[in-house]
Amino acid sequence: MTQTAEKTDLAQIGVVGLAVMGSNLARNFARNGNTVAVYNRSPEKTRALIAEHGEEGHFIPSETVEDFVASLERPRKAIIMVQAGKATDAVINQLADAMDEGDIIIDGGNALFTDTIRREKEVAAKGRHFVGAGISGGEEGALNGPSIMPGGPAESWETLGPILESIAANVDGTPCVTHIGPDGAGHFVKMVHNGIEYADMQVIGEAYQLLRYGAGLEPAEIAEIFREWNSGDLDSYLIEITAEVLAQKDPETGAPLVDVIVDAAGQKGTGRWTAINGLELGVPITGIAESVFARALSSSTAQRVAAQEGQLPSGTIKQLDVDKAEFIEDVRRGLYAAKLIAYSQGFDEIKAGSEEFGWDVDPRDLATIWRGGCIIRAKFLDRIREAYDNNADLPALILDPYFKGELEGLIDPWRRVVVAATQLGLPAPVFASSLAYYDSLRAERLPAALIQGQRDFFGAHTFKRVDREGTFHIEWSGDRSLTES
Ligand code: NBP
Repeated sequence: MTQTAEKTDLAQIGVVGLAVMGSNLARNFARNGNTVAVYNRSPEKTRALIAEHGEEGHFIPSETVEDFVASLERPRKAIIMVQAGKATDAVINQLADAMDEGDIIIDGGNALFTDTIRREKEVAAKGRHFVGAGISGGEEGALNGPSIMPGGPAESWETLGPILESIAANVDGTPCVTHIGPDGAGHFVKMVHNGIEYADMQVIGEAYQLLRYGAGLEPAEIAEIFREWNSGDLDSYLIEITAEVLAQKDPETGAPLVDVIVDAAGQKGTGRWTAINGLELGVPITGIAESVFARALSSSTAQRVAAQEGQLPSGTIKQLDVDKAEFIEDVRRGLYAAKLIAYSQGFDEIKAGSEEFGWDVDPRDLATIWRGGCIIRAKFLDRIREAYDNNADLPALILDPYFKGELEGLIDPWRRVVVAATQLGLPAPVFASSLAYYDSLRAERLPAALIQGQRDFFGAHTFKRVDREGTFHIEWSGDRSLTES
C-alpha cells in the first residue's frame, strides 16, 4: 500500500476522486509538504497519478476505501472530488462507514448547499464531521492555489485550517481560505461566487459584442483594448483571459478563434442555482439571472435559426453616431458599472442567505479570499474589503463612498452605451438590466404603487398608505369607498 510514502507512515490528508480536479488538488497538497492518501473508484487513475507525478511529493495510493481510510492520520481528513450528486452521496457513505468518531469528510465538489445541509446532518448523526467546501479556480487553481470556501463545524476548521492554508492561493501573505460558517455556508458562498462569475463573463461578452459589431473592431484589436483595460480599474483574471482568447487564432484556419467557436454557451448549473436562490430569497440579482438566461438563449438553436430565417425586423437605425474612441471608453465605463452592480447584488444574496440560514457570514472574508486563486479574482476586491471594513452593515456595496464616487464617472457613459446598444439592435442584457436596477434603487417612486392598486382591484389584496398606518381596500365593485382592515 505505501508505495511512495517516505516522510511518514500516515497521510495528513486524503483525496478521493482523481479526475482532473482531485489529482491536481492531491499534487498541490503533496508539493506543499503534506503526505497525501489518494484513492479513485477505478484504480487506473490512481496508478496514473503515481506514475506521472509520484515524484512531486509523498503519496499513499490505495485501491480500496478501507486501505485509504487506514492510511490517514487521526483525526482523518478526506476530501471528496467526485462528480456532484449521487456519486458524492455514495462516497460520503463509504467514508463515513469506514471512518471513526471525530474524523472529517470534506466535499470539495460543486454541491448544492441544501444537499450540504442535509449531508452535514446525516454525517453528524454518525459522529463524523462534514465540511462542504467550495473550491474555485478550475484545474489550474486546484494545482497551483485555489480559493477555498469551507463551511461545516467550526471545530473541524481548527484541524483543517492549516492544511488548507498550505495549498490555497496567497495574496500579500494572506491565504485565500477561511471558515465561512456552519453547514452549507461554504457551498452557498461558492454558488454565489459562480453566479457573479456568470454575470462578469456575460458583461465582458456584451462589451466585446459592442466593440465588434458596434464599433466595427476586429478581435485582435479588441484583445489589445482588453489588455489595456486590464491595467486599470478592471484589472482581473477574466479581463486578462478575455484578451488571450480574442488574440488567439484558430490553428486550423488562421481565423480568429472566437469566430470558429459555436456561439452557444454551456452551463453546469451553479449560475442557475444562484438565480433560483435569488428568486427564493427575494433578492434582485438581475445581472446573474440575465446571464443565465443569455446562456440559455444562446443555446436555443432552433428558435435562433427560425428567428434568423424569418428575418425579424431590426429597425432602421444602423449608424453609430459617436466617435469610436469615445465609444470604446464608454463601453469600458459601462462595463465597470455593470460589474459593480453584479458584485453588489451577489453580496446582497450572500447577506440574505446568511440571515435566512443563520450562518453569520462576514462579507470581508469573501472579499479577502476571492482576491486570489478564484475565477472572479479582481483588483477591486481590495476596495470591497475596505468598504465592509468601514461599514460592516453597508446596505448595498454600491452605497459605499468609494464605489459611489466611482459611479459618478460611470453613469453617463453607461447610459450612452445602453442607448447605443438599443439603437443598433445589439443585445446587452446585463448592461441594460443593471442600469434599470440602479435606477430602480434610486427612484423616489416606483410603479409598485400602481401594482398594489391593481392587486387590490382584482384580488382585494389591500394596500398601505403613504400618509398613515393601517391596511386599506377600495370597494372597487361597489361605491369605491375606502375601508380599513
Ligand atoms: P468529474 O466531475 O468529472 O467526476 C469524475 C470523478 O468522479 C472520477 O474520479 C470518477 O471515478 C468519480 N465518480 C463518479 Br463519476 N461516480 C462515482 C461513484 N459512484 N463512486 C466513486 N467515484 C465516482 O471530476 P472533476 O471535473 O475533477 O470535478 C470534481 C468535482 O469538482 C465536481 O464536483 C465538480 O463539480 C467540482 N469542480 C470542478 C471544477 C472544474 O473546473 N472541473 C471546478 C470546481 C469544482 P472513476 O474514475 O472511477 O469514474
